[in-house]
Amino acid sequence: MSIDMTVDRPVSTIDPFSHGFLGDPYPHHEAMREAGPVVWLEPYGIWAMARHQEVRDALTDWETYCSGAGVGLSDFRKEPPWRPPSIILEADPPLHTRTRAVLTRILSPAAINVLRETFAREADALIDRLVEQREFDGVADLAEAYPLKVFPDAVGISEQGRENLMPYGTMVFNSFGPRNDLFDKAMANAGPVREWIMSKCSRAALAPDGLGIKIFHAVDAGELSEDEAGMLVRSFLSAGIDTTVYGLGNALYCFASNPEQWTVLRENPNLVRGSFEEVLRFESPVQTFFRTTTKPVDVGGVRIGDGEKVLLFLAAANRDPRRWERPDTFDVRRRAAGHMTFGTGIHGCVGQAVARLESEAIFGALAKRVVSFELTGQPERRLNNTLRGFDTLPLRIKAA
Ligand code: OVM
Repeated sequence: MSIDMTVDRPVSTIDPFSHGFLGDPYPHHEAMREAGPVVWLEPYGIWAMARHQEVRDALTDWETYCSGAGVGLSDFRKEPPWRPPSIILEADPPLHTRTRAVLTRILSPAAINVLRETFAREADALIDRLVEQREFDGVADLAEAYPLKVFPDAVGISEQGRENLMPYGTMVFNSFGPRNDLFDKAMANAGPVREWIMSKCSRAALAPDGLGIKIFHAVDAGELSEDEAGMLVRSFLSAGIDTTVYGLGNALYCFASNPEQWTVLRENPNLVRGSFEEVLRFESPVQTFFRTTTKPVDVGGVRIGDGEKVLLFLAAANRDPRRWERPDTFDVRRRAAGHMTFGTGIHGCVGQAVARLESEAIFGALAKRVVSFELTGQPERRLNNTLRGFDTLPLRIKAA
């Protein structure tokens, strides 16, 4: 990628939503980090930040870098959003403060820990089946199968129609990019998928003991309206599936392609938790989010105007050599805390305890039973405007 440095700001003509970029983003991340603290992306007329410090600072300064104009390329103040905006993701204080408080409580590590036994039992049962099978698709049979069982169960939605959950997430995460081919393909069956999702968001559709109905208990306590509670269930169903599916798939890929790291983990099961943070740093399932400026701001001597879109490369921050030693090495012993995959600041991932619980259950079960993974064919990528992960991961496992 060539970056023009002869002007008052680094300028690039790269399209970060092209197949070429999404298929192998890392050389482009490096070029953007080296170009400066902020780069102008000509094709979209947006700013980009790829260094750890600037990404972190922007995420922390919600008053300058707002979410209410959308956290994708589209500016909700200039064009109508494809769905009613999320009242937590695409909101600023004071609305965000109120909705966030409810989900922070429901998804707190202590509240989520009660799911540990169930998540572990389901993971053990699934891994037992896959060990028996020996060869399987790491995406369909594991990275998708597991979250699609335990997360909707935990939220408390019906078994019927769960095949709509992945397509909905695919719509949501592609919608943060431009209206390109990936967006159009994801939206092909949008009507029925959206209808199913919305039908699962009402009080009446939720089991009496799940995470979903707990949101409606906040209505009874006067914290939310009934409609707002439904919108927050929609947030669960938007953010809770594809993110963890891509994350578990990336973890399988990291261990299959770095077998010595799997050996280290097997010999030190206390590393299971930290190794997932390293997966999130090294192959971030969520690559980017946008913010929109609320006022002019100076970033390393470059002036960004008011109302401008800023693309934050979480995945590039995660490999910034200014922040990490040997950033392109997957090392399960590393202290990967401080990665930007969950974001940070007031919008930092509210569901991260659930994501970590899923990964600990799966990789805890695998560490007990699996000596090594082997790829039996070429993994294929599933391209998405926001997410990075796989379509298929043909795996063979060697049982302990
Ligand atoms: C939401 C939502 C959707 C996608 C992602 C997300 C990463 C939230 O609808 O609130 O957080």
